[in-house]
Amino acid sequence: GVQCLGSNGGENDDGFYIRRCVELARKALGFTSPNPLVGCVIVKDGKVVGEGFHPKAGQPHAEVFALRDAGDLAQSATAYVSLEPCNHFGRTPPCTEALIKAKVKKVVVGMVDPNPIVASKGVERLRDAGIEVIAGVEEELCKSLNEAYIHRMLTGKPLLTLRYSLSVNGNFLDLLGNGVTDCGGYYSRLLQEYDAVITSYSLFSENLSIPTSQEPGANQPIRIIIHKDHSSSNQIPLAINEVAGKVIIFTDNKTEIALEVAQQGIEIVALDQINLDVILDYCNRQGLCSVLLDIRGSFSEFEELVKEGIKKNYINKFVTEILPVWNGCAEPDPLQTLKSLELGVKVVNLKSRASDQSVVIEGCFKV
Ligand code: AOF
Ligand code: ZN
Repeated sequence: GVQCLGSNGGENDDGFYIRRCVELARKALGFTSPNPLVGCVIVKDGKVVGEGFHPKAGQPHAEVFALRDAGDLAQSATAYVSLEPCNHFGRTPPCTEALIKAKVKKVVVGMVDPNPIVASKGVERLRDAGIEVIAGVEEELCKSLNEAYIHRMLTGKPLLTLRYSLSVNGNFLDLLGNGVTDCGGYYSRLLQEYDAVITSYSLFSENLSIPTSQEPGANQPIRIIIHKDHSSSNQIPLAINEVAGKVIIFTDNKTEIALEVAQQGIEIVALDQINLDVILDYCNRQGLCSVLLDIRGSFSEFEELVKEGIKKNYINKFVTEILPVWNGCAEPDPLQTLKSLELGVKVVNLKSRASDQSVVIEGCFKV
C-alpha cells in the first residue's frame, strides 16, 4: 500500500530512505549468510510505494520484493538499495534487469558490493540502461550492517569476534556460568547476530545453563564445541541436547566421543590438532560470515587456541597497558581508554555487567 513516511524533505531524503533500507535489512539478521543483509525501498513522488528485504540465501533479493510490493508504481520511481544491485545469475537472477524491466528512473545505492562478481558492474549496467545512479549514501552505516560479509568477501575468512569477561584486576570471569544471569538479555541478543558460536566442551560438561537466542523465530547460531583430550569427560553432557540449532564438535580424541555423538545426530569433526585457523576455514567453507569465540572463566580448551594470536596481542595488552590506566581513574571510562590506546583491534562492545567488578570486552580480530 502507499505510505507517506515523514521524510525531512529536500536534500536529506536520500539518507533517510537508505536508513530505512538498513532498518528493513536488519529484519533478516542472522539468516542471510553467506549472503549480505540488504533492504530496498521504492519511492515515487515523495511516497514509499514498495519495501523489501533479502530474507535468506536462495530466496529473492531485496529489490525483487520491493518491486513486487510497488507493482506498476515502480515505473519512473526511485529505488533505494543499501547494497549495489547484483548483475549476475547466482541462485537468483540479476536485480539490475528487474529494475530496468520495472522502468525505475533512478537508483540510489548505499555501498558498492565487494563481491568480485559484482564490484560496480551493477552500477555500470544500470547507467548503461539510462538509469541515473547515485552510489555511496550512508556508506558507513551500510558497511557496518554487513561488516562480516564484507570481511569474508575480501579475505576469504569469517570475521571472528572474541567475547570474554575480565574483572578490573585482569582475572577472567565466568559471568554467565556462575549463577550470574544474562544481564538485560545482552548475551541472548548477541547470539542472534552470529552465524556460529565457539564454546568449550567443559562449559557444557558442567551442565551450566546455556543461554540461547530467546526471541521467537530468532537466529540460532551453529554451536561449535571444542573438545580436547584433557577435557573433563568424554560423556556427552546433557546440556548439549538442549541446545537449539546445529551442534558441531571439534575433537582431537577420535575414539569414545565419536560413538556417543553419532547416535545423537551431532556432527563431529576429528582433527589431529585443533586450531583456530582450521575451524575458521571450516566455517568459511560452510558459508558462515560471522563467528563468535566465547571464552569463559575456565578455558583449558582455548588455552592453546588463543595463546599466540589473541592472548598475546590483546589480553596481555589489556592487562599490562589498560588496567593500570584504568585503576588510576576515579571514574574510569573503559571504552574511551581502549580507544585512546589504539590497540589495533576494533573494540565492538564493552559494558559494565552484573557487578561493577566486571566488564565484557569484545574484540574483532582480523585473522
Ligand atoms: C542484491 N540484493 O538483496 C542481495 C545481493 O546467489 P544469489 O543469487 O543470492 O547471489 C548472492 C550474491 O548477490 C551475494 O554474494 C551478493 O553479492 C549479492 N547479494 N544483491 O542485489 C540483495 N542479497
Ligand atoms: Zn540481486
